[in-house]
Amino acid sequence: MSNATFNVPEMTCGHCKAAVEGELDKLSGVERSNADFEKGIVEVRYDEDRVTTEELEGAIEEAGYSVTA
Ligand SMILES: [Cu+2]
Repeated sequence: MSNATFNVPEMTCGHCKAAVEGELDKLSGVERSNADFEKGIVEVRYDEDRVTTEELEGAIEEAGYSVTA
């Protein structure tokens, strides 16, 4: 298992949190996701053999939010 943290500053409320976590949790290989809208970060615990960080970023963007560096 690996951990990744993404900067997602556009999240502003619990709906944003639920949208981002919902998209991430659809990916097989994601064990756990936690979106913290107050800090603007998303932490993901995932199986690196089953899902890539690019796919994780894609899921966040699918939810409607930009990942910044
Ligand atoms: Cu929101």
